[in-house]
Amino acid sequence: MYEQVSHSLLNDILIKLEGEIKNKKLQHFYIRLGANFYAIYSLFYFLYGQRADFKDQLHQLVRILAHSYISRPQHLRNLDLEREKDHTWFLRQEWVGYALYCKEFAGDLHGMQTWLGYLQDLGINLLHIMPILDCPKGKSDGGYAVRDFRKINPEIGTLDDLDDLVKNLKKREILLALDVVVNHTSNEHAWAQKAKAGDPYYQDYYHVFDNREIPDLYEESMPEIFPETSPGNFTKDEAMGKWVMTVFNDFQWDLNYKNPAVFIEMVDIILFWANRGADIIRLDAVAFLWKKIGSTCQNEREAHLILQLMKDCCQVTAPGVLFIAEAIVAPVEVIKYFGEDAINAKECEIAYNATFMALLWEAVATKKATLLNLGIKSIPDKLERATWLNYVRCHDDIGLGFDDNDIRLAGYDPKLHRNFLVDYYTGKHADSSARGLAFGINKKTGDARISGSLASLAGLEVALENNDQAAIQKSIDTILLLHSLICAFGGIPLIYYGDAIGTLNDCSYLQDEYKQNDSRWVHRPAMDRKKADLRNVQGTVENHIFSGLKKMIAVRKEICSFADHNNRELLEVDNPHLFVFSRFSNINNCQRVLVIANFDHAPQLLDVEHLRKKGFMLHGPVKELYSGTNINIDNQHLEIPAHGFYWLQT
Ligand code: OTU
Repeated sequence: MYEQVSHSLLNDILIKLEGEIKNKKLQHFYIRLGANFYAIYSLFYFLYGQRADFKDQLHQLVRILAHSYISRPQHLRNLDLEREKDHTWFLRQEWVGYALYCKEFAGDLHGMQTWLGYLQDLGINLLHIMPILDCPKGKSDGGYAVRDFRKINPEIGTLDDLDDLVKNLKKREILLALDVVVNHTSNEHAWAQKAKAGDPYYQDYYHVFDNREIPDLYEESMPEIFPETSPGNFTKDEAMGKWVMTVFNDFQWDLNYKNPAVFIEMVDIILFWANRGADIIRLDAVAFLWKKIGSTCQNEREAHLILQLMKDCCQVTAPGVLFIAEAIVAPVEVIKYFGEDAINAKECEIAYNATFMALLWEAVATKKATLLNLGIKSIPDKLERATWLNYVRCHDDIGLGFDDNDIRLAGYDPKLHRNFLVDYYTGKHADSSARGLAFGINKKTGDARISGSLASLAGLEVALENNDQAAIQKSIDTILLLHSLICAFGGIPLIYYGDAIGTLNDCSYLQDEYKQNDSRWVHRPAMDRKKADLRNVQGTVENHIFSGLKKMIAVRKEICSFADHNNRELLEVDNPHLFVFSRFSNINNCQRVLVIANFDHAPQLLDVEHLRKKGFMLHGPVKELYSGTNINIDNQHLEIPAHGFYWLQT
């Protein structure tokens, strides 16, 4: 779109920049800047147009985009061009992700190289390495409290080590996802240090207040994220003699996006890591980017505009790079992180599907898919060029953020049901063999979340202690069942490190003064090489889980209808233990798949007559894609084994 004001401004900016960027080959940069500038200008104007220095700030933003483009390596520029042509490349079913902490998984970046064979053995081709940047030793929140956004944590390695790893990943065709913690910095970051020293320029990088007056107003409507370890949302900094907003831990200072300098710094940082070879950038805690008195300070409209602006900027310099939104919020809110009122994603192309994850755990506990079915219905259709990250476990806790109405419709009282789930997963419930821990208990609201490794939550720890073969099998089946759903649902499955070999809870965090109050560390263990090697030993638990998952991933990659194009139909069936949906496709020769999952401890019957009426070819031998065998369906009912799943080609 040609828009006079913005384009004459662009002209001025480019003339001023010319001296700095002359004689560089910038053809693609100019095309993309021209194409995106009206959007960039409009958003930047909306957010910062009232400021006297608006034009200078915009100039600085464009300068950063140009310089980042100039330093973008040629091979990445080529990749950008390829991905522009094939712009839905990440919706294909071939992608399978894996998330890990570098230190816990492999010791350091060198160590990572020694595990790539293992990851490829499993079928992984997207690696999310959680924050590797310089952070204080103890008060680091697992790396999510960054002290220097351009320096790698010396314990993990150097930029050269990362370059070596990136080269190896590229050779193996594994994508790399890196974090940029956009919402906050460590209190030891240089900006925070200068703010503490009294520099008003850097105090304006954060939300700093002389007294409690404004903080108290904010507190009226802000929830607490870590109520046990870090109650409240503000911390008094004694050095500065002022209050600073700290939504997460007291050592994580929230950045002030009302200041355009903060926005520009962050874009520069994102592009820095894009130029280092990150294919995907995970933007941490995006729901929190904009604070407003009287609101929860989450999901504000301006937070979305900031993300749109980040995306537009990235589009100019590194258009092949995707964003992951880490927004653990309600379905109607999370969907907006793809971009509102758009056809193609204009904020983040990928978002965590926390709703699906939590619903899966609810289904395991109740052995029923009732709430799962209701909850999935409230996830709106995604945009065309957008996809979910589907996961069973991650490095964080499991929040029980279901819709209260859905819980009631499923026949439960919301509060009692959440209590039941916490009791169930902390093993207090008589019927439970789960061994999780409560996390984030809020005495004021009565809320709690759940920590624990996948295997321990699925009962494997208790089963192994009791040497109960049937229970061991049951938990292995549950682990595979959950993964079968994230592989089939639509989106990119993201496997958490250790889960493919049934890693149990690790209580060693209790010995560490900086971790002992944060139960999430129970599921962030050191990866055990010997245990990983057992995947090749027949009859071991590790072998059962790993080989099951490996096969599942291989089969997923072959099923074209598992690509993510809003091609899923949820099917209502009259058995509450079953979760049934189909995946279809408009592409020729791409067959429909009927996905059936049984959450019960006993085999369950599915009325296939009902599905036949809906056009599913469920007669005689039907191919089950995971096992590769035919299932004979003659009767009105098909029996699904306890904790079993089928991928039927129909
Ligand atoms: C994210 O978490 C990270 O994943 C956590 O590991 C960090 O502690 C946190 O940010 C601070 O950097 O922001 O949008 O319930 O789900 O804190 C949600 C806890 C987040 C996490 C929540 C989350």
